[in-house]
Amino acid sequence: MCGVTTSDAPSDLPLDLPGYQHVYSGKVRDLYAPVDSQGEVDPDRLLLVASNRLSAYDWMMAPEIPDKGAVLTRLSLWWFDQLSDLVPNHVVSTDVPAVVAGRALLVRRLEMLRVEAIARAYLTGGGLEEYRAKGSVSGARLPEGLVDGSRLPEPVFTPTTKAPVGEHDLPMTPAQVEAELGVEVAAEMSRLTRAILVRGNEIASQRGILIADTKVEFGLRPDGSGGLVLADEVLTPDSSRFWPADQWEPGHPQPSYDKQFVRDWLTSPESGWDRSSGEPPPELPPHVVEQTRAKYIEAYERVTGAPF
Ligand code: Q0N
Repeated sequence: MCGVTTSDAPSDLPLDLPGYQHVYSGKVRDLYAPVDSQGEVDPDRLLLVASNRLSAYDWMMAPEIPDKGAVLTRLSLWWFDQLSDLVPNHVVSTDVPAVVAGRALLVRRLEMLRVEAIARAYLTGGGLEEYRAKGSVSGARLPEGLVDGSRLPEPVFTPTTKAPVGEHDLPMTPAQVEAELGVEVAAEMSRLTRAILVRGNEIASQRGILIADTKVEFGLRPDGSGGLVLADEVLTPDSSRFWPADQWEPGHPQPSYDKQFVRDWLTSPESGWDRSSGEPPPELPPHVVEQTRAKYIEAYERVTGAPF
């Protein structure tokens, strides 16, 4: 087991949202279903709520990061718009209950595809491990001599299974994805995921941010109309590795745009925490919370060019 844990479980969940019932909580986002005055669930809609929760080294941090959910929701909305000529998305409206205003979206309820759609533009993490072992990633042969942080000749689709919360996703072979989705949908998922990452990097790299890799989720309309629909969030620091372009230096792990202050503090003598102890990490001090909040806002403002 490798569950995400804190010493104190969030006591604010599920939220009491009149007109909605809680259906699911992920690591950082929660889903609610609209219910009408007779208690009937709306079969076509969901409320997707982004929390201020942050995980690092597989632990949930305390305290939360103020405004993180709102920043990432606005960033996703901006990207959905930038990507709308490539792929339709699940967003219906930002008209949501006041207590979650700014960090929740009313979305179209889809039949979700049971594959985590990942594309990599730079080599790191699980992709790097697979390359070191086999010289290839998800069946794609790669040039020799690549190192941690190398830019790939072109983005590679590296899908994984969707593991339950607390478990890690596992790589899927192209044959496994085709068996799950069919050959046509599998090819479309690969094409769209890579196109999203290419578009993301065309935009972000002009503004000092590299997007090393990204994870997206797709669904299909329950009535069978249309093709793949982009769901969940898109091209946020939670779903993607953002790297500061001016610090990019292949050959070692790259600093993370958003989580570097948290990681640096947790592994510094100042925190008193031993990552290998199995003990939960200590509470983040106010200066680390504030620096991290500032990085999320900076990412939003750099990428979009607009003030948060
Ligand atoms: C859905 N997930 C996994 C919450 C989201 N539009 C949709 N329609 C039906 N189901 C889903 C969506 C969306 N989005 C997506 N579960 C249900 C993604 N999670 C991850 C954790 O937080």
